Amino acid sequence: MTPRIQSIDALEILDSRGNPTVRVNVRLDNGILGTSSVPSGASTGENEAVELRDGDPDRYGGKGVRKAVANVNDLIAPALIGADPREQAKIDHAMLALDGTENKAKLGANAILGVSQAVARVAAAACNLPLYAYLGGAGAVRLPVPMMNVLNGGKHADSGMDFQEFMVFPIGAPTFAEALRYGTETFHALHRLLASKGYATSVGDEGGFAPKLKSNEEACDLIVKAILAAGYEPGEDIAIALDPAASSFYEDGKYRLSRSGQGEKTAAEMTALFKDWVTEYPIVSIEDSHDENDWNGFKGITAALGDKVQIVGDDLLVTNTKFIARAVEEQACNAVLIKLNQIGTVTETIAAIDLCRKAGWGYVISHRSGETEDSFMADFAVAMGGGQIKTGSACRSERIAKYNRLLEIERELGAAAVLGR
Ligand code: 2PG
Ligand code: MG
Repeated sequence: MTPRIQSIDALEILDSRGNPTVRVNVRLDNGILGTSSVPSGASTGENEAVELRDGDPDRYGGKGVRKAVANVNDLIAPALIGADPREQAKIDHAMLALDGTENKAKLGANAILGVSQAVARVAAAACNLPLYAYLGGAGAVRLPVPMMNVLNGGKHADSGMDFQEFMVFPIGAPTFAEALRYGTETFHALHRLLASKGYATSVGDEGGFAPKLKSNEEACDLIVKAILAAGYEPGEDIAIALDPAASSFYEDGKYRLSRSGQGEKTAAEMTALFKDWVTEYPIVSIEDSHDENDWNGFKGITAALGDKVQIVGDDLLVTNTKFIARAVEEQACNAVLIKLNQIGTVTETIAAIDLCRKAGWGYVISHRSGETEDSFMADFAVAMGGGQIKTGSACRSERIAKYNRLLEIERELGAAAVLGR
């Protein structure tokens, strides 16, 4: 018998920064329940789908999501009752039609994605499959190498770094469990190193340390030292991945490295800086090296470094096929950061990934700086098989939830599991 959606309801919960977000429950007429929660970014791209907030200054500084919750309960639920949850694309398109705007401004991408993810969850359960197998099929055996954000700067921490994310990327590990161990031991070694130098060891939004370092370079120096101290070979066992999130320090046509006192730079000077860094440090991936509207800057760095380094578009592309198609056409980067809530449905996210595959581009499934305990993206990463995930450092349970789920999946797959790109 075909299972049908019997009820959909949403509630306002809190994310890892204590800001409200949306959780959705979808129940089938056979009693099966699927639940999912929506994350939230801080360094958001201006072309992301709209995250609907109440704007009521008396609640959570205007950040309440009661409107998005009401949109699920009062508008989306009635339209989807009776639907077959396995028809993900049909359900997602029905929500798009109900919304009717280009950027999900009416219902809110937070409302729509909550339902989209919870529908996938409940359909997987109805099919008696783990989520990764339901979404990815029998070929979903590829675990992602984690990009672990061990030093947080930019909008994610009040630290000394202009650049937002300095990540360790255990490219030489044989399994996911080992990759996680390599990265975690390096995180602990970095802790000891920072403490020995008198730096603060408190953490930022994504669980990386947030010390007042003297420069962006010092961050790379310390990570290389930590990799060595943990007993690994920089560049062989563990490489470095960066997300400068350059839109957050771009102003009036200049890149302003004010926290580190490194002055102003043009797009070409930013490319030159990364060119130097790539020879000096084992950097294999750079995300958002330039501002989200600086397409020429992206084209410049891709032309200069794209043959040896992964150049990832995040704010530039916002998981949107329109921008990804343009980037492929113009060779503005060679990989895409994938965030479900930038576009707002599971179906559109899969379409974005299909475009990456067609172009032969890499793709990295990513968390947001504001997360919940939901590990949906861990299953999604295995289902999509791109071999890369970015989901924070080795602390804070909202990050660890994703890593622990991947450990579980790897064990479940047993000998069939493979790791990486
Ligand atoms: C990014 C993300 C995740 P935010 O820029 O890649 O690390 O940050 O969620 O704040 O946009
Ligand atoms: Mg980014």
